[in-house]
Parts: sequence; structure tokens; C-alpha cells
Amino acid sequence: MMQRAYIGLGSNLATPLLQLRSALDALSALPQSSVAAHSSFYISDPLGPADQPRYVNAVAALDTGLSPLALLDALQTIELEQGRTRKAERWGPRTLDLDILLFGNLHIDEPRLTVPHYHMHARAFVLYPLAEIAPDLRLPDGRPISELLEACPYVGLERLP
Ligand code: ROI
Repeated sequence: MMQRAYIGLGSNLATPLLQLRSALDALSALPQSSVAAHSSFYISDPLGPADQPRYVNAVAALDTGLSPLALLDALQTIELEQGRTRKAERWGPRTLDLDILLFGNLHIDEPRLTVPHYHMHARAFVLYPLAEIAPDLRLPDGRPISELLEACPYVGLERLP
């Protein structure tokens, strides 16, 4: 069965725009999957330690026949192929982050994977790109994305043309 997943993309190292473009190509090339849409790219102030470069963020809509954990494996492979290393510093800079924000209407609570993604409801750099491609979206609990946006000011974000 095909499901619509939403993937958050983020980078603040090694030419972030190129990282995101290359990640979108890699997403399109996943088995049993196609990128149905992606948002604009947004420059965003770092959440976490402020002594790191600003991020580029985007969200992609991926139609996939992969299971959630197979998709997670595939995303982690793409992160590693694009030079991601796990650093000691929590919330430190990264070459590429690919997060499963939503997977159909599923609630997933497993050691490796929590969906909806923990912090998505409070992060402008996730919600505004997501709303750009899915303005009528509801979270699995029924909350419309418009309600989340109202509680999350458009601050520290700049949409690239
Ligand atoms: N901050 C921004 N602006 N964008 C991100 O994608 C991002 N990712 C992270 C942390 C370090 C929490 N901060 C971020 O993982």
C-alpha cells in the first residue's frame, strides 16, 4: 500500500542548498517511492546552540510503499552518503538531517522512530514549509496544521525565491 509521508530536510554545513537538492534527488530515487511535492527552501536561525551557521530547511511529500522502518533506514543511508557524522554535541551543526515528520495517519512509538516527529508542532522551520505544500493537512490526532501555525510565529525564517 502506498502512504504519503512528509520528510523534513535540514542542513547547515557543506553548502546546505546543494545538500538539500541532492537529498531530494536521492529521495526521488528510493524504491517504491516518488516525491509528490517539495516546499521552497527556507533559511532559518539555528534552534539549539547559537554559535553555528543558519540552516536551510525544506519539507518533501513522499509517496512510498516502504514500511516506516525501511524508510528510516533509507533516510539514514542518504544522510551517511552525504557525509553525515554523529557528533558529541547535542543539537550541533549537521551536513544533512532527514526526519520522518508524518507517515500517513500512523502513530509510531518505537525505540528507533517516533511519528509524528517529537517537536514538529512547535518548529517554524518545519511547520511553514509543510503548510506550503499541505495547507489542508491534519495531524493524526485531527489537529489542522492551520491551528499549529497560529501558535507558532513566523520568526527567524526567510523563504528563498
Ligand atoms: N535548527 C534549525 N533552524 N533547523 C534545523 O533543521 C535544525 N535541526 C536540528 C537542531 C540542531 C535542533 N536545530 C535546527 O537538529
